[in-house]
Amino acid sequence: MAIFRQLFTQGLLALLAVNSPAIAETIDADALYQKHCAECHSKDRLGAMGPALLPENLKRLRKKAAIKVISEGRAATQMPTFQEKLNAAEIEALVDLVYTPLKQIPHWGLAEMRASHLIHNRPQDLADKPIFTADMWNLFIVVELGDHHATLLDGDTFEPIHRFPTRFALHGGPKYGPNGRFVYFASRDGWISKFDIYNLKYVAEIRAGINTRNLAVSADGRYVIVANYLPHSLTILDAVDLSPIKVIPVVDLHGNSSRVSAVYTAAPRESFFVALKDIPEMWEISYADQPPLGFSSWVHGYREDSGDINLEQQFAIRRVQVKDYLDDFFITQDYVQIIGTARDGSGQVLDLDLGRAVTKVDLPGMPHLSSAISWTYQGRQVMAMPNIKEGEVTVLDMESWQVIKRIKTLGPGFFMRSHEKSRYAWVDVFFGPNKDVMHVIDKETLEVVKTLRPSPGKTSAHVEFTQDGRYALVSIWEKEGGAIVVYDANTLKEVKRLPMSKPSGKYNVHNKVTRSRGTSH
Ligand code: DHE
Repeated sequence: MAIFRQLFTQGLLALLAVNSPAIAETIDADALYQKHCAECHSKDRLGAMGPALLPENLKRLRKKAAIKVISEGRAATQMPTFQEKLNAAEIEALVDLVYTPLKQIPHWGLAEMRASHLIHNRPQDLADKPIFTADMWNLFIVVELGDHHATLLDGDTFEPIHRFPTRFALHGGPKYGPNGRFVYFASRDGWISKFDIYNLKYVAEIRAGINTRNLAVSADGRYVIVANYLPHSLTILDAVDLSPIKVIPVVDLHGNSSRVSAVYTAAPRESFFVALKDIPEMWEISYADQPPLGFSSWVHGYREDSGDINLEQQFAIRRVQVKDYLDDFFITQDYVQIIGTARDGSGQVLDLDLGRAVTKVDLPGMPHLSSAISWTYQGRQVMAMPNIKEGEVTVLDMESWQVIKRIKTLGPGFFMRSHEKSRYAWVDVFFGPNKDVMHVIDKETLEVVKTLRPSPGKTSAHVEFTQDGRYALVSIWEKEGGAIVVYDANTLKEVKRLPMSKPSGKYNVHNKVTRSRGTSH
C-alpha cells in the first residue's frame, strides 16, 4: 500500500511538473538579472548607464507598470523591449527581484567622497593662458558616448584641437565655469571631472554619488552641485579642486526621501533650482554668502555626527510646493518661472517669486521641456519643444500659456535648438523609422521649411550653433559611421563632416556661458 501511495505521489508530481512551469523549473531571477539587466543597471542594481533598480528608487512605478516597462521598453530611455527574450513568468520574477530591498545600500557621504578624490594637476602647475591658438569663446566640447571620449573642437575651423578619455557614460550637458576655461562633466555612476581647456588636462575628479543625474556650476564659478538618484542627496563641491563641502539629504518635512531629477543654476538669483522626482516639491538652494529670507538649512533627520551636513546658513533651502512631480522642466530666461511636466501628467507653471504654481498648461504626450527654446514671434514671447511620444513640435505663448501651433514632424523628437541670430530652429526625429531626419523650422512662419537627411538610415540628433549663429552642427548618433555634420545655418548646405564615435552632444562655450535662448542651460 505504502509503495502504491509513493508511486501515485511521484506520478502526480511528475504530471504537475510537466504542466506547471513554476514547478518544472524554478526561475533564477538573479541569473536572469545578471544576463539581461546588469550591463546597464550594474551587477548590484546600484545603476550604471541605466538607473538604480531598488524599491527606494521605484516608489512611483507600480509593479504592473514595471512589467510593461520590461516587456515593451520605456519611451525616451535606452531601455529596450524584452518580450521576445523573456516569458511572462520570467518578467514577473525580475520585477519581484527589483522590488526586493538590498541587504544594505552603500553609504555615500563626505568620507567616501574624500576617499575617491583625485587631484590630477595642482592649479599652480597649470599655465593661465591657452597652450593653443583659437577663439576661446567659439570652442565646442563634443561628448562622444561611443567610446567614452570628448573632443575639443575649434568652432572657426572645425578642426579638432584635442581628444581625451572621459569617465564611462557621461549624462547631461558638460557645464562651463564663468570664463569658459574649465569644463565639468558628470557620469551616470557619480564621477565628476574638472577639465582645464587652457592646458588640455584634467584638474581633479571625485565620486559625488553612486547614481547621478547631472551637475550645475554656480554663476560665480565657486561651487559645483551634483544631483543624485542614489543616495537621495545633493552634493556641493568646491569648484576649484572638487573637494566636497556639504551633502544635503533630499527629504520632505515628514522625512520622505526623493531622487533628484536635475539641478540648474539660476544665475540672477545666486541660487540653484532643484527638481525632485518623488516628492511634490521644487527646491531653490541659495549659494549667496547671506541667503535671502525664506531659506532654511533645516533638513529632516539631520544628525550632527553624520559629518555630511551642517546647520550653517550656507546653501539654505527654500521649498516650493508643486501640484505634481517635476520630471522635466523649462526655466524662463529671467529665472522667475518654471514650466514643468510629470512623465504621465499635464504641465504647470510655477512662479518662483510668488513661490507657487500659477496655472496649468495643456501639454499632452511627453513634451521634452528640458530641450525647449524660446524666441520673439510677432511681438510676443514663445517657447517651443519637441515631443517624445508624438510627432510634433508644440509652440506655446508664454503669456497666456496657450498652445499657438502644433507643427507636425515625421516622428517624435528629442532635441531642439536655435540661435538669436538664426531665422531657423532645428529639431530631430530621434525615434521611429524617420530617425535619420532633421527638420528645419522657420521661426517667423512656424512652418517646416526643409527636411534634411544627413546620413540616410542613421540617427541624426542634437544640434548646436556656433557663437555667431552662422553654422549648425548636427550629430550622427552612431558608433560606426558616427559624425558631426556642419551646416551653413542660412543656406542649409553641408560644409564639413568630421568622423566621431556616437557624438551625443556638443556644447559651444559662448552660447552656454551667455545662456543663449536657443540652447539648453
Ligand atoms: Fe538625458 C540632458 C534626463 C535619457 C542624452 N537628460 C538631460 C537632462 C535631464 C535628462 C534632466 C538635463 C541635464 C543637464 O544637461 O544638465 N535623460 C533624462 C531622463 O530622465 C531620461 C529620459 C531617462 C534616463 O535614462 O535618465 C534621459 N538622455 C537620455 C538618453 O537615453 C540619452 C538620449 C542618451 C544618454 O546619454 O543616456 C540622453 N540627456 C542626454 C543628453 C543631454 C541630456 C545628450 C544634454 C543635452 C544638452 O544639450 O544639454
